Amino acid sequence: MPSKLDSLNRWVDDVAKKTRPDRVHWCDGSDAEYRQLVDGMLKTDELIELNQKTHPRCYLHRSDPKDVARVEKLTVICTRNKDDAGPNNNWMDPAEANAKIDALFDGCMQGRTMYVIPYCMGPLGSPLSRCGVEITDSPYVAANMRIMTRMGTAALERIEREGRFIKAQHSIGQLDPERRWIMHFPEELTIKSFGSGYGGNALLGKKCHALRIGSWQARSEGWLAEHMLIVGIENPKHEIHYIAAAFPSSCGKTNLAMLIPPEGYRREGWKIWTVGDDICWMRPGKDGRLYAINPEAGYFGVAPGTSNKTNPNALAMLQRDTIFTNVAVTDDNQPWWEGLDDRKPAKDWQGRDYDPANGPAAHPNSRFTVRANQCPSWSPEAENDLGVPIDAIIFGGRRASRVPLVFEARDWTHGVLVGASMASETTAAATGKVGVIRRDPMAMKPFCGYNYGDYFAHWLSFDQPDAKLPKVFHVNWFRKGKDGKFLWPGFGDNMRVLEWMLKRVAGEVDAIETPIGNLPRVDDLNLEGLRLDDAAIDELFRVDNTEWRSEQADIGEYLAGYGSHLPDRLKAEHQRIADALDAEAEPAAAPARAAAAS
Ligand code: GTP
Ligand code: SPV
Ligand code: MN
Repeated sequence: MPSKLDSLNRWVDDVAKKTRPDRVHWCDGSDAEYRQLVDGMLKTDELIELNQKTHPRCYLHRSDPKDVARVEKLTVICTRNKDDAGPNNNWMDPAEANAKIDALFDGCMQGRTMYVIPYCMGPLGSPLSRCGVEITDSPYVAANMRIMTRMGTAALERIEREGRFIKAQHSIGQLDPERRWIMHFPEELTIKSFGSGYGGNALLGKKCHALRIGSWQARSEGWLAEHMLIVGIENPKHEIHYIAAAFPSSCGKTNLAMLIPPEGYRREGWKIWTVGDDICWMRPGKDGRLYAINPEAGYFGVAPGTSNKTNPNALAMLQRDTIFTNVAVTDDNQPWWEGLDDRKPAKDWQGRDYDPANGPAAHPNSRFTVRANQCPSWSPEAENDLGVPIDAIIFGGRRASRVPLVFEARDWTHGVLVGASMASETTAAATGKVGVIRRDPMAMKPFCGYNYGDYFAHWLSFDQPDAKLPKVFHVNWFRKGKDGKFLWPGFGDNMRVLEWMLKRVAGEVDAIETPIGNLPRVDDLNLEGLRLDDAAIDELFRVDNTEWRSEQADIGEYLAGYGSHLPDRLKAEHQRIADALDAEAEPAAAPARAAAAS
């Protein structure tokens, strides 16, 4: 009898014939297998044992110094029709792309073991989950996939039941930046990645599957695949409200997902539950609300800046069973990074004796990989097959000026425009210049697997008569004062902004209407215990008409780049706000124009 695994077996055979590994190993996902992977890597120095007394079963991986971040210019969407990929993506014809990358795969696994990794993105029994199989010649990738996904026998059983999975083919090749591609074939449900061992380029379940291919599938199946954290906020009445938030890479998702509320809040009984820190799959439930799952089972988080002050939950979970990548070490071999504490590093991320002249000790994009349930604030709801209902969606970016701490969209259409208008300073999570402002709609610029114009239309399509959609907000934790310092304390104190949002959701407070959206009355935001002077508060909430007219013009130009794919509804919404800003600037001119039109 033909098995539903036949197509999988055939594909694995084909890849093995092409890449010619010495051995093929099917991963079962067991503890013993993980141990063997680690032991093997300790022998080859792919992993270095850290201080086992302070950090049991923690290891350090040092990447090739030219392979430390996502490479967006080598990340490609290959669709038959170029327009389907959109101006937001690099595009290549599928036949040309396959030929290019297959040539690199030819014989590339000689002398190596080929790992076959069946994985499930999302709870094993959830109808929202989707499976894939990654083939790789990197034991580091196999070990990280064990932490980041539900990997092994159980996933293989689901694949056998369903008969469908994403084919994800990976080789580190020679780690040569000149021979590197991360290619996606959404029409073939295939990913091919060559020449990099770094997280987002190599752990193919994450950005490649869960976002680029995921967003493509989500569009045709009526759901959303988003670069969002999911967090539960428990109030003193023990009600838990869930919020999903999209911030660009290295802009605060992990931190918000596991924040510890300020002392006063904790005393009242407020509590935070972490469902996810990077990816969110959402779909409307029968009751019209959006239900979300975290497709991942682990966190691949940014190390620098993580400390007992900023993110104590993260620090607690990193004390054991963690793989660190490109951090520094202290003289007693403990992991260390900038912002952790006052100790001095002994060796930098490349294993050199630490010398400040060489730059930071830990790479700015150094990371940790850790199982999700090791986080003290981990929510058991992360295992709920039905997902959690979302009450609010937050968009946010890293903006030193212009953008206030928080504002609320008037309705769904405005919310979609707020998401589509996002911009943020670039970070070390991708190669290239850091600190340059770029448009990053819904924090999906590097991850949306199809034309952004169509993606905005897909977002708008959730606005149905029976839908009970979340409220949409925008935040900016990163506005700076004249002294160049952040105005807002951030981290745990972001709880204060979340509380205001929940009050808005419950209809308990009103807000100040402005052309760009609704801002909090300062009295409705709990600022107790913060040392913020009036000038700082004014600056945090300032909406400057001249600056925003210029911002709005820039957004308009950006959106126009999507041409006929840009939904008219979004264009009209943009125009409405531009007009409101103009009217605010010249209050006398507005009625005159209205009169002229009539
Ligand atoms: P990816 O994993 O790349 O998607 O990043 P992320 O969005 O999860 O960002 P993360 O929470 O790891 O934060 C990135 C950096 O921003 C870290 O160095 C944090 O310390 C810093 N950060 C996070 N939240 C805040 C905040 O509220 N205020 C300030 N000033 N910095 C923050
Ligand atoms: C990001 O860059 O948004 C990350 C890390 O979360 S990666 O897995 O490389 O995408
Ligand atoms: Mn991310």
